[in-house]
Amino acid sequence: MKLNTRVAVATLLLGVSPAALTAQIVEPTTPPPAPAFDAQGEPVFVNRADIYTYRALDSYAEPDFVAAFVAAGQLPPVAERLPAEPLVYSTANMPDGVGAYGDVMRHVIGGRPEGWNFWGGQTQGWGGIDIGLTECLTRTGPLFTVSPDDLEPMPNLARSWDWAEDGMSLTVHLIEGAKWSDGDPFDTEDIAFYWNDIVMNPDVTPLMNATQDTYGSGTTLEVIDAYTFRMNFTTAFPEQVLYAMAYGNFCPGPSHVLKPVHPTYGGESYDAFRNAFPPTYLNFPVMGAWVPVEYRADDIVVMRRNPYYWKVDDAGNQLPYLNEMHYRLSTWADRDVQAVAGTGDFSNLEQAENYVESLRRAADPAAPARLAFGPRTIGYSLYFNFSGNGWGEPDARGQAIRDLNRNADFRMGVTQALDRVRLGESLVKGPFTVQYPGGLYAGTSFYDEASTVFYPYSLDSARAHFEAAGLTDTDGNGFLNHPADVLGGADVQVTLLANTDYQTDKNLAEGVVAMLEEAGIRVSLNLLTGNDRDNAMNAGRFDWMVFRNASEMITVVQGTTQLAATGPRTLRHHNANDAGALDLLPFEQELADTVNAFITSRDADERVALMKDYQRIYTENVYGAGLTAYPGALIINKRFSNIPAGAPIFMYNWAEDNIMRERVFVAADAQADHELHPGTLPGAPGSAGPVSAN
Ligand code: BQZ
Repeated sequence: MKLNTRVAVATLLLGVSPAALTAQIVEPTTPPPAPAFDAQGEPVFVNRADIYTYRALDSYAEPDFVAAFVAAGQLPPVAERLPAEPLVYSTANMPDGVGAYGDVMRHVIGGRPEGWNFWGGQTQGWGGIDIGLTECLTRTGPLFTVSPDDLEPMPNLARSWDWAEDGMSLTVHLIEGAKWSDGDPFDTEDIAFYWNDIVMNPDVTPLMNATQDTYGSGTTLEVIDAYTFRMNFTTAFPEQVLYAMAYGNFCPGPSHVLKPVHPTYGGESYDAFRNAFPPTYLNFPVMGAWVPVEYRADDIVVMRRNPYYWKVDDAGNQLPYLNEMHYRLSTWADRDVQAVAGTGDFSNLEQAENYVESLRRAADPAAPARLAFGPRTIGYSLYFNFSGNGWGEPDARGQAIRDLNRNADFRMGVTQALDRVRLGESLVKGPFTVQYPGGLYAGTSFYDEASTVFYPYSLDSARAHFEAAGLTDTDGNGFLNHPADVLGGADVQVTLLANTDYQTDKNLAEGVVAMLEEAGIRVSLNLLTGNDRDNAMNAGRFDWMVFRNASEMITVVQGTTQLAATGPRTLRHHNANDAGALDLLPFEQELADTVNAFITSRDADERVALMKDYQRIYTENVYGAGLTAYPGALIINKRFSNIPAGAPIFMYNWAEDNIMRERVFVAADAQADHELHPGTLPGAPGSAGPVSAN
């Protein structure tokens, strides 16, 4: 479509005044070319079944110190601790083969644990803690290494699944005989509790906000037997539900310890439920490879291997190989510093400000850690709160901003006030950052440049759009005023929410403030730490926010329902109000319809076409104003083996999931003496910490 035609179409679609699009307007284009940047190391594409399968082996093994617990009668023999057919990792897919037991992976994280109740909405501090503790029905992190023609979520706690002929239901078969880390059986009691008393209970919001809509509006779940359940849908073959069964969403909790404190089963209150397992409650039962056995506030979380972990290598060795996991409670920036220095073992180098120093340190042949850049999958957008009907309970000032946010000219003015070259260079110079228009990322499978509308930087054009939105500087103080009938013609005053735990978020937010000031819009920063930022965002307490995008903008198939307001609480920047009313603008409804059509389509060509429509509508309407995008780098200490080639720090999930830590090991002759609780195992839930063999 010719550009002028595009502008005319945009005029009609956006309902903006034609005058605004002619006087001094710089017309939209397609995005400027991205500087070439090649990821170091490509994944080795395999089929999912090449990575692991489920089967019984002739015999099993365990670390010697664990055998001492069996000999002392403190644990059943390893074969009885494992499912009849455990998950078996194939040696052929392990870069360095069968591993050795021992050693520790020392993580450094910037979050802080609120407690272990992921299902009550508590964070464990991120940085791989929750990824390691919660195992989910399916798994998508390792999909970066799965060939496109076999691309579907991997089995995990759900061993297999069958679609009904008409696609209106999915029968899911759990692994049989797996146990929680305290020996309690894992079965559909845990599934039923998660579905009925967490997902379907409006008084409970699990971490990452899974709701019924996450699994498709109107979806229901019924238990068939101890290891089988069925999900029933309102549309045929919603295959994205398999992605929604992965980390972040369908990760069941230990119903045997959660139920007694849940109000439906006699618990005192929802607040008491959420806070029932503070970080000081040790040995919380998990399905993950390691169990929390020590917590020191603002210092460290230590985890010890789960003696009931339900995965083995194909030599029969029970996993994990690493006996201990550390999470040093520090800052995200310190994670980079410690990983390159060798006092930490892992980092997702995601703050571009740290690139140059990290690269310099890692370039030394004697450097303790490997650093490898992946694809450009770290990106930030400026999001507008689109609610006009009270989500987040705005005051009069905030309501006036939301009303402006719903005005296309205002959003086009904002996006053209942003100099994305300057924003990127404020983080790091060089070929890393790219001007990101918003929407789906360039270089990803559903991206289409011709469908991407890019509004170039132009202060004149921005001011013309603001004028078309009814904003002028009536008091001559250099800042634009509302019309006389809005707040008495006061200056437009916007608050910008950002995560103060990251220098990058702060730098970008400060850049937005400075650039909007140049365009005549006064913006003030609301910098909150991660947990508070997440709470403010989830409650709608923001006008605008700078947000590091999640996987749906990269993969589309992971987190698909979060691409648009497909439900009352699916889109981070437009939720329904307390009365459940979702006041979507026409283009928002179109986006939601497009995403829902994508979810129910099984035709590959149709899905590509739908995502082109999505990208065009999204970027034309500036649903989110893209800021910058750049590659992340994985930093891993050189003593670790079985790190998959080309593992991205972020794609379907973060690298803590992608590298499959349960099969990572340190060769016996390279092991360091980092274990803080050698020879111990987790104790009983709620007891004082790890225990030794009698
Ligand atoms: C990675 C990740 C693992 C959350 C979090 C944190 C929270 C957000 C986001 C990242 C951290 C690290 O990201 O930055 O590299 O280790 O933990 O979970 O930013 O505040 O709410 O979405 O994943």
